[in-house]
Amino acid sequence: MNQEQRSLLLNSSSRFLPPQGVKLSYGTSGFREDALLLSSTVYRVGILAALRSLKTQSVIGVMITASHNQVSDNGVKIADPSGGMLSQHWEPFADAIANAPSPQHLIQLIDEFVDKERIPFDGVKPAEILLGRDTRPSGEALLQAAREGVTSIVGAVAMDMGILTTPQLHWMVRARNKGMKASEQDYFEQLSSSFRCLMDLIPAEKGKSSGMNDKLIVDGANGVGGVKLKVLQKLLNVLDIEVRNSSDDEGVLNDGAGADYVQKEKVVPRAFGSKDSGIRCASFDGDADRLVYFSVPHESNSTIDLVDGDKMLSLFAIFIKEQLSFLNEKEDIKDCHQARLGIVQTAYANGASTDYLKHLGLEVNFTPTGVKYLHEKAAEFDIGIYFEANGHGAVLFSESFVGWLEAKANKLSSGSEAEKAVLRLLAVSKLINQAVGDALSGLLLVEVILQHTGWSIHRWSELYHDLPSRQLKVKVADRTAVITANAETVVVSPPGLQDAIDAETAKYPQGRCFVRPSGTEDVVRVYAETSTQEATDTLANSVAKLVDQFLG
Ligand code: G16
Repeated sequence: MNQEQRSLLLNSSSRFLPPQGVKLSYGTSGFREDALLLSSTVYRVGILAALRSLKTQSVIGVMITASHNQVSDNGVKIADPSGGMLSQHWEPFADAIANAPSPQHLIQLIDEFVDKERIPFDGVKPAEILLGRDTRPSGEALLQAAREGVTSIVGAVAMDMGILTTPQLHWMVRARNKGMKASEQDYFEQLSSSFRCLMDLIPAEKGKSSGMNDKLIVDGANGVGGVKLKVLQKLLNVLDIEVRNSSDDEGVLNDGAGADYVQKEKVVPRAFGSKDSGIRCASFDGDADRLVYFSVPHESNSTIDLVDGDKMLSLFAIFIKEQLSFLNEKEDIKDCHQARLGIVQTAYANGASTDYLKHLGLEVNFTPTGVKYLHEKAAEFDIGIYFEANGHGAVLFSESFVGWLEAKANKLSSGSEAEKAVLRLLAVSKLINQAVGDALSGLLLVEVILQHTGWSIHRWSELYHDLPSRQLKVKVADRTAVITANAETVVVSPPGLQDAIDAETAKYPQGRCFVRPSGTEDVVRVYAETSTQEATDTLANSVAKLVDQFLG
């Protein structure tokens, strides 16, 4: 770095001093903290984004969001050139600069990293960063901090894309780097046109014959998703959707509403109740990168029948598998047998879902929690479907498979089953956000598949019966003391904790239990599964006590 660059950094970084006594970590999905502590972190991530843009000579995204966390928190994460998560190889640098105690330390770290990574400063395209934020009140000021970080790198340009869902920002970064149209309007148009294409391909004898309740009620978690869904709905003009808990309403972001609340507590969100029984309902999280469905049973005021990410995965897998089978039936396109369909889950996947998917003959893979891991694994297949039980997921198509489909589309006889299957798969590859899990695009795919199969939410829910499960959070002195292995199913440290968990779990038939430190909240998470709800709750509570004893 030259002198001009050093003094620019020194000047601006002295206005963003880090909080005392807080250890920041890039975590499962970027930095998350109380918003009052974050301005220096966000400023420094702005610098990191500009360096990443110089290094990759591509557009990079910075999203200000804390997704499912409470409204007083905020966070920041980077979208890499592909639109996916920041390369894990840069995470240690992110941690180091976020925690640098002074501007001098910060500049020294940047200097060393620039040399090590050979980041070019001269004679290259200047850095270009897209900035987005969700609806959190702290977002606007933090976005300014990010902008100052970006522009403290000479020549770097920051563009404020306004209030967006997290997946929209990731989509824009991907589209920009592919030289495609990349505005918010382009996003809505891509989703609505691919959705219409799938609707037009629904077999005449299916669709409306289902007895499926046409109305869908969506809980927007009082975040950005409900607002954007209303825009999308106007373009679609075919779905009957009522949006509740949209941020125009009175409710507080993620408070008693949203996908995280609904999936973990298994109760109706705010503004829903017995009046909605029998109707298909869905829930977004605060930045609309998660989606779960649910229905309210007739006799219930608050409990729900949850249709989580695992069941969405199963629905998508059935549909994709069916389309591939149409291709395989056709003699002249037998080469499609080589199309590899892969499934990716985490340890939170309900055991019944994994059994079901394996029973369908699918290859099921496991990764640790975090979209960054699942997405990477799913990208190894021609079609990779990944979902976390909490509703984060996508259907990824490899570029070579999309190329193969495009070539086939022109050769197949018009109106044949094989041609329709090819067109459906191509439409899914456009409808589903290829950059990251996206509640809006996921919702449209669910809706069209339900019409395609003629299934109600109840028929869908009956695909298999979840084993009773329970998730708990335990507050401990230092959650980083918990170290896990084997896709987070085994605790390696502190010593003795795993043996104690094993001894407890062995008391329950079909018992399964694991603990892991959250990467987004200051807690250790406990997950338990057994054959009855009562036993599951007892197991989860006993293991939560063990966590407290070992770490409290
Ligand atoms: C983020 C990640 C997800 C993860 C979730 C919870 O979601 O993107 O992959 O499942 O955090 O992570 P943890 O259990 O480590 O707290 P979101 O929707 O909060 O961005």
